[in-house]
Amino acid sequence: LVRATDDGERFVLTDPTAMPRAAGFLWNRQMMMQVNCRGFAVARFMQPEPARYTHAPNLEAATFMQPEQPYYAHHPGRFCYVKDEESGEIFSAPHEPVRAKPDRFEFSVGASDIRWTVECLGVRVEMEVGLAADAAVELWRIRVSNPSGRSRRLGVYPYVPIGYMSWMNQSARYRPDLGGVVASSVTPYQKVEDWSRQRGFKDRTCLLHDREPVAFETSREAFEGEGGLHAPDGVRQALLGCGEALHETPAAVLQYRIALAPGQAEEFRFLLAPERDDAGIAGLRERYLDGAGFARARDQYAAYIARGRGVLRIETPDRHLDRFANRWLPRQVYYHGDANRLTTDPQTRNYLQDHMGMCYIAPEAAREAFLRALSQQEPSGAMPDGILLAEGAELKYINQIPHTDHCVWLPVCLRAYLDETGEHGILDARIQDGAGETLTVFERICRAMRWLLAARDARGLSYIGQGDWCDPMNMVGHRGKGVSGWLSVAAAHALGLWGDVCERHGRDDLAAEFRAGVADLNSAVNAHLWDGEWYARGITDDGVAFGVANDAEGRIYLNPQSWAILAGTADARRRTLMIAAVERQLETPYGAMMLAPAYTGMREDVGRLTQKFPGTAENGSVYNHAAAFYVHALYAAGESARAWRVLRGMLCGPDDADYRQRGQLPVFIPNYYRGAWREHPRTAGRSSQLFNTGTAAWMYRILIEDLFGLKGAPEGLRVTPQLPPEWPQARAERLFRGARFDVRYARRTGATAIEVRVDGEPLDGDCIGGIRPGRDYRVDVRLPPA
Ligand code: CEZ
Repeated sequence: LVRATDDGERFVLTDPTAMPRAAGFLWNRQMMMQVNCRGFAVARFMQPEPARYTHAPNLEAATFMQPEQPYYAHHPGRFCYVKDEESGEIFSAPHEPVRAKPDRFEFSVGASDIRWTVECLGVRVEMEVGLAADAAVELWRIRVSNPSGRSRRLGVYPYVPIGYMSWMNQSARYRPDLGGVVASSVTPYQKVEDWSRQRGFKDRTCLLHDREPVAFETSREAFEGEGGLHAPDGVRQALLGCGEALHETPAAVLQYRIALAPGQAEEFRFLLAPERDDAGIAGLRERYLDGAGFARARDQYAAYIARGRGVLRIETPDRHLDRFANRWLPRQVYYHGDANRLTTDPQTRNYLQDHMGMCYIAPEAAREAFLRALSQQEPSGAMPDGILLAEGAELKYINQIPHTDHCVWLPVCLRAYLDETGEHGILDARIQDGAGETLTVFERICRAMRWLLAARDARGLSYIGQGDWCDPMNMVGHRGKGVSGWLSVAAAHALGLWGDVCERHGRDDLAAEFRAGVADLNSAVNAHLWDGEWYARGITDDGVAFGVANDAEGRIYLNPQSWAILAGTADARRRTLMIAAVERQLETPYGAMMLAPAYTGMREDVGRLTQKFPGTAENGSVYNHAAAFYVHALYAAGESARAWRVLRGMLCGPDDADYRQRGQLPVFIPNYYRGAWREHPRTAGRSSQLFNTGTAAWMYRILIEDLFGLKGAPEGLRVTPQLPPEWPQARAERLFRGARFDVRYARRTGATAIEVRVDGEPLDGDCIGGIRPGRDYRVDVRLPPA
């Protein structure tokens, strides 16, 4: 069903119906495009807010990217109809809208392009899409060939539904002067002040060609006629109608007629893009559409993507993991950090964690992001709910809801930066905030830590407000009293990490202050939230503990357990009990669920989380971000076998049954897989297909620092691996502070502890110091038998 090239460069799906939502995504700083195996596409570009240039057939709300995007016949997509001019039969590539059963099908996802090969009616269609490196431009190639052994006369019809662009003004025309279909619109608005912002909008969508068609259509209804998208009138008749769309739903359809001798092929190039005006469109044609420009753009895009290679290359007994970890995981981390999830106001916690991932891809970018986030710190020390990235940007959607956890992520993420780069100078960088006050990074984070210590109730537990890490947990504490068990232990962990930084920074006084805070938080949590076998998730405004054994739904939550391990809240006995409870109640074949049992109805003292469908998103899915925290905690506790089991559960494949159930290719980690696997086994494991997730950064960090144990320290590189017990050996190439480490791990009978040799010399302790940039190191790690 799914095959990979040996090095994992491409994953190929060979059936359009087995995993109909399986998709790949491409992006640059200006745009993002997710396209699935059947040809449906979701694409956005920045101006500077995210906007669409192909639309649904009716009005769509402006919102963030959704999990489990529903597809339907008129959904935006990129298609090509083919007609046998002799028999009149038709099919469409990749698969929609005709859905003819192909004789051969390949959906092949690569790092910088996505390809399809479809054979039907003895005709082969190869489609390929890539992006420009630095502009909102899709570059398409369609090759039609004839493997049938006889001469063929074919009609070829590239089709892009442009959709409902605007209720104010929309139209489309074929423009011989520009060489393609141009659809024009006015982004709807009502406020007079919006006009000044919108006057520069790219309100046109153009499909440009390199070869002149024999006919075209620009109105969706005229094209579709009474045949519907499965058998559009436009394709059934001899020639397209060459119509204009006059405030009618635009579509871009071109018609070519080709004759192919056996074995012969014809190739077409197209460009699809939003633009502002004729001059802009003419510029696109000139820059990209001739053969040389097209090839140059492809190379430049490949070079852009290649900059996200990351710092780890592995060779393990698990080839599937290797392919994912070497190619796809760093790519996903890079996407988050370089494009900021295509938003101008990322949630503060997301922004910080995405840049935690960037520490391993482009640490200068991470540094800049941390400074930018801190420049928006409030005078109280609190962090805002979102970080504004563009001039005039505003806090939108979830960022209008007050959450209380944002400060926690500062030390957690900065720690990764300090470990990776050793650049402690960042702590002394001076930053002015919106109120005009200038403080160093160090001073600002101390302030954030004091804010966390202050935002607690009389018991010493952290207030939750209208949410913490968990966005939709909005009614636990909206009246100002409810507390979060997770936030209390997360604050303890953050303060502990920061205490270590203070000590290194020569500030023992502050280290002592924050460590006292850790002890205080931990004892409050142990006194008020321990429920016998695990920690409660919180206490509501009315003083009711929840996430406890007495709850029929939402009885146990994963996050408080994970972070209680990280913060050292739990002693060994409690830790063992909690881990056993998680294994019993939360682990599934598809990873660890975030809570169980999933809620089946509104619990007004918890909030809208309980209204989500059982097993989706925060209501008891395998929420991978939370699962990653748990894995990180298990490694911190030395539970390496269990950590590996949960970690591996987050990756789909490689066996067919697993692929069919999850419905996703392993070219990214989704934000969740459906949970509620006792209640809804039919859908358990199904991927959300949403590639926006803090999981990517965490998983990369976990692989580098925890599993392969190649973690930075002020003095150098520490080697503390926790390989899965079933691996007899492994190899990792680690790039670190300008040097290259070739690390070979092997289990040896007789070994009782980890022994490390560097260039043949035994290492004293576990830290390789005195690293010289530009040098290659050979590291041999001997491990005791499992
Ligand atoms: O958004 C994510 C947030 O981006 O949910 C996480 C949170 O930690 C991330 O910062 C857990 O709550 O508002 C909603 O109900 C949404 O479902 C969000 O919770 C969720 C979206 O699925 C976005 O990807």
